[in-house]
Amino acid sequence: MNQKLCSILEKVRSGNPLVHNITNVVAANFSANGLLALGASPVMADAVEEAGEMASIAGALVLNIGTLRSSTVEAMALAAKSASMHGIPVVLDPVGAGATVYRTDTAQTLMEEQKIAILRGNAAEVANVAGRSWGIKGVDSVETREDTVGLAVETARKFDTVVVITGKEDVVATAYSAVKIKNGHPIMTKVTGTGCLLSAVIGAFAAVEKDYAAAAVAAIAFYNVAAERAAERTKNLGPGSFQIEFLNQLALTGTDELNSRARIETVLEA
Ligand code: ATP
Ligand code: TZP
Ligand code: MG
Ligand code: MG
Repeated sequence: MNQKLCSILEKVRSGNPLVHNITNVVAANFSANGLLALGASPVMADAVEEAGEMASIAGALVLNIGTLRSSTVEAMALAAKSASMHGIPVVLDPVGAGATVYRTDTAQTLMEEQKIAILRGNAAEVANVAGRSWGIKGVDSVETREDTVGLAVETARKFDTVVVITGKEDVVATAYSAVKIKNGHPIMTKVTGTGCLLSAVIGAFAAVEKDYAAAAVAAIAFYNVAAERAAERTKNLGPGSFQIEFLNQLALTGTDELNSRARIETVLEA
């Protein structure tokens, strides 16, 4: 398993995929820097005048509803249609779904009307997109329930897509399979945009690997191993130092580190 993850990381670094992001104003800079550090090529383009054209030349499209406006929603639909016409994978991060009707409706409409390859959110966001109520406070999940695997598989079946639920442990599910990734560090919750950047990184991996579940597992394992290494190097310092070191480790973490540290468990066999 870890060998396959490593080969996907190598493909990202050698392929330098263009990742088109329509994202929020909070995490845009961090997402662009994280993608650059990893070895991908970011572009942020959310104008209705160019979103479709930009998506058509990208390796992946990442839609993030963190700071929505009506024009952004329009641009997302145009970009997703164009990506689908060109066979480009689309990742959706439903930031804050369940917190307001606008967010929930926008995320559900994108899931229903567009071809979304991978849905990535915290447990509350994914539950709310799937039509189940689950506590959310702004953009943060406030309830923890044990069965995130069941929720992920149910949501994957409902929308016929790959579903990623993140938190202390991460789950990647298809309609018939599920994998847990047990890397990462709690300090990641003290830096805004760590979920948003992960969604963008998943986009970079999906750009080079058509098995989108495998791409998501590789992206998460790589990302969280880089975070562990950053946390070790900034022990006793605060989240600011961690954030900077995390960018460094996204550049410096290689296949050896990924291979030796990734903790992946198959919990539902296809
Ligand atoms: P939220 O706003 O609820 O924090 P999010 O969109 O920021 O959601 P997270 O679920 O926090 O997304 O996941 C972002 C990254 O942080 C993922 O890589 C995840 O594995 C990691 N992560 C989150 N919480 C922990 C934790 N307690 N321990 C280890 N890693 C974590
Ligand atoms: N508000 C709107 S978008 C956003 C905030 C704080 C960033 C959320 O980032 P993440 O990755 O979900 O923590
Ligand atoms: Mg967060
Ligand atoms: Mg988030």
